[in-house]
Amino acid sequence: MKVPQTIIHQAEKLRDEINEHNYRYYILDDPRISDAEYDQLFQKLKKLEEEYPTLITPDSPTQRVGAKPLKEFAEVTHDVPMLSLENAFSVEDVEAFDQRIHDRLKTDATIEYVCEPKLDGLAVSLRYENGVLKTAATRGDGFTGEDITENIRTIRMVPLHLRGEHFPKTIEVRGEVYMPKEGFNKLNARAEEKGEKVFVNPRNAAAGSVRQLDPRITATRPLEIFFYGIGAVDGKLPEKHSEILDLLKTWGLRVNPETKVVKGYEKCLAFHDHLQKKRSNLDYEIDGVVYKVNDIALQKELGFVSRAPRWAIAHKFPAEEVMTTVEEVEFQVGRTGALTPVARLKPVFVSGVTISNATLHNMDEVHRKDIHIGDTVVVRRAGDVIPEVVAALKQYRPKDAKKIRLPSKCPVCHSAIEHIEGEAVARCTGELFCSAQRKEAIKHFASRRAMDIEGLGDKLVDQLVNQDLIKSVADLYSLKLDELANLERMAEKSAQNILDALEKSKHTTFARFLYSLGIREVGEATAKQLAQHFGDLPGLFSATEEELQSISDIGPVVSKHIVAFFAEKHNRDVIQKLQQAGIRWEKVKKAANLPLAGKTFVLTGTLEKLTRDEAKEKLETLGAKVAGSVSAKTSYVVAGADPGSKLAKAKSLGVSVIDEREFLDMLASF
Ligand code: 5U1
Repeated sequence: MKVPQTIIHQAEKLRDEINEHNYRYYILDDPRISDAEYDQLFQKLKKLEEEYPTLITPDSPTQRVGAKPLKEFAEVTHDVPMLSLENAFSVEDVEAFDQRIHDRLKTDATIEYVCEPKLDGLAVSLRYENGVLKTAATRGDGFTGEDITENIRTIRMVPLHLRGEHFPKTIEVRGEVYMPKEGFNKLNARAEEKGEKVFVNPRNAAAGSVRQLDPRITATRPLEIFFYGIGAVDGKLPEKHSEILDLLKTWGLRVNPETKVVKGYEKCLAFHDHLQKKRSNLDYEIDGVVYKVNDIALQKELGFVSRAPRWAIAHKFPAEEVMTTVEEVEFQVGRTGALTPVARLKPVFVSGVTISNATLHNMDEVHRKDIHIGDTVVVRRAGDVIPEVVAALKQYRPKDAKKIRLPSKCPVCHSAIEHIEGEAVARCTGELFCSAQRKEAIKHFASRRAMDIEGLGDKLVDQLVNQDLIKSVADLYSLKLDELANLERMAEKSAQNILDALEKSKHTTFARFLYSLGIREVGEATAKQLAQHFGDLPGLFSATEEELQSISDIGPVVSKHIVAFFAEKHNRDVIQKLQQAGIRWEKVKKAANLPLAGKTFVLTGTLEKLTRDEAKEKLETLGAKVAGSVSAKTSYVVAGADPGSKLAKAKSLGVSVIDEREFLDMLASF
């Protein structure tokens, strides 16, 4: 159907009007019309587009929510890597940062900084081509992220088309997606009403919402965004960071209004104080202030160390502390039977969330801090870590305050509690008879770094154990569709997803499998070493403590636990059942057959493309050892940027030194 010219103009006019009102509302914080009037304009445009579908353009304000869920996120390579920031935790750290800048630039002049609130959200990069939003990606590992374009489009304050005409042909803008505190509380209240899982904090809620495969779900989440920088750009930009931010605003990209330009680091510290006082009144969570050198030429001169710029730093706020009372203390039983005293608190609001539990770690801590039930206590919450009780305020202790006592029997299975002299931790002796230990063992088995069984979360494991559907990890693999589908909050589709995830988990690595068994003191690193040394299970089954101790980093305690684990018939039966269920792995090549076997590497300076941990892991998988200091036995020293004294030592000893490029080439050659 041919669309009359007047209708085309009408639609264009409506779009321009809506975009302009969005700009006034979100960017200038100065709306000119009421919500109802805005809605009328929106409905008018929607109606026109319904009547004449050919009018619809991808960047029309009505086209925010895509119709189809994705199967998976595609990968996006960032043209310019998304960097991370160094942290400063004290005034001294900030002074040292400013001093380093003066030293590098060889100047005494006062440095101009831009101070920006550091949002506690999810870093994203949006790419606009000819002003149109083309892709949006998560940070990922800084080089490659996930394509979340469809989800970012649903955020109303993200322009689908940049305002004006004078924007670069291509520009990547960087920012932080977050969930405002109010939206987060409403979302959780709704979830609670419906008996659904609540989010721990606004950051997790934002990250979970952005990583939804179905954009229609993301569209229901109250997400917002602030932009704070740019990535790749083809076009000229101003010479100051603050001017770039001003320009972003003119294009309709929301910049945090608290942002301030100051001269000298002392003013940065004053801004930090100011924002810390204002923090609880802000509608979003922040965890510090970012200071950036304002002059782009100076930024270029300063450059980067590894993945962080030398011209910026995140000055973190100290963990927030509040006062509340301990109403009760309960003991939680962990995977290895360790009992952790947990304080049930009078609910208190701290850093954007209400907390009602805090860990007391162990009985030594309880005694050292002299905490009683009924005490007024100071509670601290920092980032994502479990809140902890910092101190008891003894001056407020009521007369009927009760001492906290270690129970003599396990609160879950009633087995005896063992408290070995000199050890901080008391343990339930019930082992796998104890349902709490069983649950934790299964949760560990399913976790991401172990067997990575997607969807098998804590609540589901609790249900499976409580309903006696599984007794050990091996039983997971004989679960039936109807058993899963009959569980609370499960439907046939999600039950099938769990079965698929279980099937997928069967193909694993020997190291992951060993780690997933939850042998005491065997973390990921030890599991890798065991896998490397033994290659497969038979050798490990019959290994003696002496043989185990010949492996570097395995001492008497770990070796005892390993031997005891494999000596236990129950454990061997579970392993056999798991193998019968189809769990398999490629036989690990013995270290001696690996290309870098017998070689020792020392890493010094900062690598650009890899973190030290990544470099170490790659070397170890190729059979090399990574040492902390240079000796005549060192095979290679890998020297990154700003190498330390190790480089000089290597040269004096005649050890081969390679740079990052040569190192990467070497890794790639195997
Ligand atoms: N406000 C703000 N947050 N933030 C995070 N600015 C900012 N800049 C960043 C990051 C990671 O990085 C650039 C300095 C590269």
